[in-house]
Amino acid sequence: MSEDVVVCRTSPDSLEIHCHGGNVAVDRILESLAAIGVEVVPASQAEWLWNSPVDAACQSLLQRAATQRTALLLVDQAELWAREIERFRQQADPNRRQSRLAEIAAWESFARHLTEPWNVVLCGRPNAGKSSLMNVIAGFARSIVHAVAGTTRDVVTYETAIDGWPVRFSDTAGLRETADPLECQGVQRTHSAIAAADLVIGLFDLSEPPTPEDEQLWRELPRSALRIGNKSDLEIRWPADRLNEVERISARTGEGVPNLLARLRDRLVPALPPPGLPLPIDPAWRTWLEVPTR
Ligand SMILES: Nc1nc2c(ncn2[C@@H]2O[C@H](COP(=O)(O)OP(=O)(O)OP(=O)(O)O)[C@@H](O)[C@H]2O)c(=O)[nH]1
Ligand SMILES: [Mg+2]
Repeated sequence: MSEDVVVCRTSPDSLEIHCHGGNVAVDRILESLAAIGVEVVPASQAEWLWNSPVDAACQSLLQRAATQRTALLLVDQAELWAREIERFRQQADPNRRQSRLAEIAAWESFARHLTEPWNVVLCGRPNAGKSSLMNVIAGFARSIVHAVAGTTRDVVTYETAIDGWPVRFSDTAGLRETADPLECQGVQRTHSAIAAADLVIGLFDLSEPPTPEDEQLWRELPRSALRIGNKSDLEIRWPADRLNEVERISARTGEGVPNLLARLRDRLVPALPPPGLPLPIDPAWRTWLEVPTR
């Protein structure tokens, strides 16, 4: 099959080639061009394409947007930054400059996640239902689910979007003391995943009274963690006072999972940046504003 492309001349010395989506089509066209002697360079190095390094950074980040929602925020950044740099040129008052820098800096974590998913880690004792929850969220059997405790031995990830925000879920090995060296390595990986998480979900099996592993996890979970009680479709055997502190779900029936996802979204993105604010999307953003005043 042949590939039809649309070629437009956008200026006397530039052309745009529009082809089908997907890496394969793009790679084939670039290969064909390279075969006839065209030099192919990454967009970030094609200085002649961009008005400034800021423009180049904005465009290259736009290519890494994982969702339409994040792309829509990134697509405006080149213009917002050009406006902000001009504003800084006009702004002689150092206090005003400083407070504007702080206003922008407050969005650093949010801006990073426009090109990198938020990391959500599912942890809990073996058999709590972590892999089952992962599979309900994924909508297919991403992780192996089994009645044998200690089934998951490694960190299993799945990337998706919640309300257009990119999220990477990590299913982990169940937390327990073990002499099995293989399982032990899995548990160490769980601890590393928890340490690197943006948000931790501590999952507890409500169909059995809390075990020593549950108690330990309950104490050690980070303050920001969500405490979720699973297997709400079974007879509940958790003490009433503890039950008030968990949100109940059933990974088997799916009950409570949409609510859990909505809570997750509210935790990960509690607020949106004010319209018109340039976002600190590149580590070098402060240097962009080091401009002499007029
Ligand atoms: N009734 C019921 N059973 C569940 C639920 N969630 C999981 N299970 C069952 O509990 C068992 C363990 O589920 P997994 O999802 O493998 O548990 P896990 O936490 O990943 O376990 P490890 O990988 O061993 O740490 C399986 O038999 C599941 O079918 C639930 O909401 N309700
Ligand atoms: Mg598992």
